[in-house]
Amino acid sequence: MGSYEAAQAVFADWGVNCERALQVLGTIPISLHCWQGDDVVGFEKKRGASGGGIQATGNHPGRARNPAELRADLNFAYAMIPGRHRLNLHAFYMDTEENPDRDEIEFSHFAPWVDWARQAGIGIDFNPSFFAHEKADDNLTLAHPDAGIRDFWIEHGRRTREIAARIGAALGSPAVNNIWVPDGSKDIPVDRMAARRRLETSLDAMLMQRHDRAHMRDAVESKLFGIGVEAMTVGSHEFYLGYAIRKQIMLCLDMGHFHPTENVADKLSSVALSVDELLLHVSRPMRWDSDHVILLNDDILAMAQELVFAGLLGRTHIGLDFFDATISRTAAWVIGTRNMQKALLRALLLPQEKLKAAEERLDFTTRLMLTEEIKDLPFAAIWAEFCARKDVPAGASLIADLNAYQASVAHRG
Ligand code: RNT
Ligand code: ZN
Repeated sequence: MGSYEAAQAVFADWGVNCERALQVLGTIPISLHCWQGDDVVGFEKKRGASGGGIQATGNHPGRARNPAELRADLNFAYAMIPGRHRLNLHAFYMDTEENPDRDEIEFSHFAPWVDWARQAGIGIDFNPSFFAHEKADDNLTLAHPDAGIRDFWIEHGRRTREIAARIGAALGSPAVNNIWVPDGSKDIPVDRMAARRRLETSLDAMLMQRHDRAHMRDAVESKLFGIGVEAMTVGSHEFYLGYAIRKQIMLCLDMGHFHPTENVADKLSSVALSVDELLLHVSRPMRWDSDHVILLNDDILAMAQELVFAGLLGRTHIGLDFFDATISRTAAWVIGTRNMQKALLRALLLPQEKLKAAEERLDFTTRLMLTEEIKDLPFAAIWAEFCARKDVPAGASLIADLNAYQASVAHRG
């Protein structure tokens, strides 16, 4: 008996069907964030300071310097990750010889990405870029008191929605278009209401045009605070939770955008009662929104377990949001994405009915015995089987492949 069959028998004793878990895991796409590959620099000819508190730190060699390098890196990363996944593209990663400002971007500026995605058989998600631009230097964009600046960003946002819809139509898969703005205040404001009203009015204008849900879907991302905007974030959790409900759009929960003691997994079942679809930015905050590469830790396991146990996989889009410039950029993608998948697999392999039944009859002793005993189940053998079936390496051979690729890009400097 092979190790997969042996493990399968152990899980069967707990009433868990491994084949079913593998089948479900194979259908869950993860959206890989393009910005991990180049430290959130983007491909605009004229670069602004990054701003908004999302600067990557480190200078490990191998950063992708242009779209061709980023696509090569992504091709490698996807080949190391079991299953079929997506790309999460930011608007300032345009691939064009032209030099459009943010309020001038068009679908054609992203056509090479779409051609590449079509060939690779992957879907694309999209994001307006409201940072790293001189018109965002005040850490105010859609909520800026200056109507001219607001209009500039409204036009940018309007265009990204159009482009996202074109991308979704071209690839036959809806593009999630996620709106995050850095708007906030370093010190204590005296007119929060004015700023929030401006953000709401700008968003309304940006979202006015209707697009086919089969092509694009809107999401809004809240945040507690950022470096330089410690006192108030205009788009707070309460702001966007209400806005998403009123507009019937998606809410994006970034795991780094709450107080460090908050449990983001706990929010899913509450939000899902009022919001149809969710977007996740799976991340690892360390003391603040530091965007460390995600580990297979308790936070990620809890998130995956909520998605599975609350039946939310069908209406949650899983995106990643981390960036680390001190290690191999491609290894970071591969390790983080595989960790998300491992967490999902573990959740799918838990004896859900037994656990829920114990809780239902208030038998917390049994629930506790179960949650602790099942930590020792042979998850590794099932994951190894998934990798083998999807023809991707695992263990020592994965490490060798990641190192070899890093060595091949180190000359980029
Ligand atoms: C910033 C947000 C946002 C960005 C990306 C690049 O705090 O998390 O999602 O990381 O849009
Ligand atoms: Zn995010």
